[in-house]
Amino acid sequence: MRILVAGGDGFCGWPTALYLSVQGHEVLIVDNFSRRRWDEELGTESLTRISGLDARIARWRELTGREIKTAVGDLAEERFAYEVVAGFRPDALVHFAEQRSAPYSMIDRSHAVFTQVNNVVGTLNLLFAIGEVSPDCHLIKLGTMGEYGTPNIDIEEGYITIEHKGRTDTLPYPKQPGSFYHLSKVHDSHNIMFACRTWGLKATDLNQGVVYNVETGETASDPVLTNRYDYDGIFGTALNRFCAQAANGDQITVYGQGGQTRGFIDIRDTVRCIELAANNPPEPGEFRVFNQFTEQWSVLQLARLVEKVARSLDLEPDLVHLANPRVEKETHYYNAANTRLMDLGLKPHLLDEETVERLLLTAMENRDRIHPETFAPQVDWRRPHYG
Ligand code: NAD
Ligand code: USQ
Repeated sequence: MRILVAGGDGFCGWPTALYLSVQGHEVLIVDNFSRRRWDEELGTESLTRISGLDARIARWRELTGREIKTAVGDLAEERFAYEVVAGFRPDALVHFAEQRSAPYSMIDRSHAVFTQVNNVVGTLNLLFAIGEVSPDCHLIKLGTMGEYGTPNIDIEEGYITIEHKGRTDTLPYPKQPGSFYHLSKVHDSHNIMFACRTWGLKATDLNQGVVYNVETGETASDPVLTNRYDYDGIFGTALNRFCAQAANGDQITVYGQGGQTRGFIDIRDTVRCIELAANNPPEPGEFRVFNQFTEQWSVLQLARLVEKVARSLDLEPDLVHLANPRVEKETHYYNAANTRLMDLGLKPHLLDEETVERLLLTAMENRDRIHPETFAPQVDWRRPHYG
């Protein structure tokens, strides 16, 4: 297949592009390097040393003889988005290219507006471009489990059958997102569903949980292919961040009670899920939703696991409960369905002490690159700033 990987310079997109290339697909990476610029804005950087995209692609060619094409530009910019789709005419378009940090979207007005414009307009541009020039293209869109929030009933995969006043219908599952970023994903989902219903496009919305771990077989095969590792208070996510904190002898920062339960997935399963979605496209007009996570963990359980493995490496982490900077339930019911990707053949890598140990060792090897002042949570959900 001809597969366009939008956001292919990022944490999920880079390993996915390599994995799809190994499977024999013709891959085009599209990215505008905004993620690297947000690091500069925030005074942080990937814990692992990452190469520029050109160097990554050149090394991949040297190692495998496989060509990955690139197009550098902003998908929220109308001409670029159209031309890149019209020029490549993909069979599948994997869309990772969004601002993905909840705290970043909550910094102030301008970051909230930027996040929603970047994400919602980028996706709309792609929908119109696909609709006009490549209507058979399968849009594989990265959504988030956070679209659903934490309802007091089981979470289904995209839809729920409801009985109301004696009548029954299957409707989109209710959305209760917890940040302007998560809201942008809800808006995307509605726009994509509408485009499928109205123009007959076909799309898969992958409601992914928090991704942990760093390397896949491909990215680990050479230092120039190394994947990024975010750990700071804005882009770092729970498990990877806790490992960086423990490796640096800093506090493992559990927000509030730590009973917040989420779906988690290993980056090695992310790339496989994309392949499974691409190999099994929906019908024209179908808006399909898969919940892309493999297991549920509470934040406190993860922190305790990291603490335990860290102690076995002679580290002395200090698990602390900080006042929660976010507005979210800290104890709640959580039971989300995740069978559809398993039914297609996903064999999950479940989280174990070995993975945590590898993450801790990676963080320890790169300790000199840690900016410890970026560990503390910096964004307060409760205080709107008209910035
Ligand atoms: P990332 O920030 O590492 O990668 C996103 C990439 O998209 C970056 O390289 C960035 O430069 C690029 N990009 C952003 N806006 C762009 C634009 N307008 N035009 C062109 N390129 C643009 O993020 P990630 O962690 O790889 O996440 C990828 C996707 O998966 C996101 O949509 C995110 O919401 C979703 N997701 C991520 C996680 C996670 O834990 N990392 C979990 C669930 C869902
Ligand atoms: N948390 C802590 N301590 C920390 C950091 C986070 O207790 O130091 C808690 C948060 O309060 C939250 C949970 O851990 O309850 C998850 O937070 P996170 O920062 O790991 O992840 P989140 O903000 O939810 O966002 C990440 C990705 C996002 C993706 C989402 C999937 O950045 O792109 O959409 O995971 S999900 O969580 O399913 O919505």
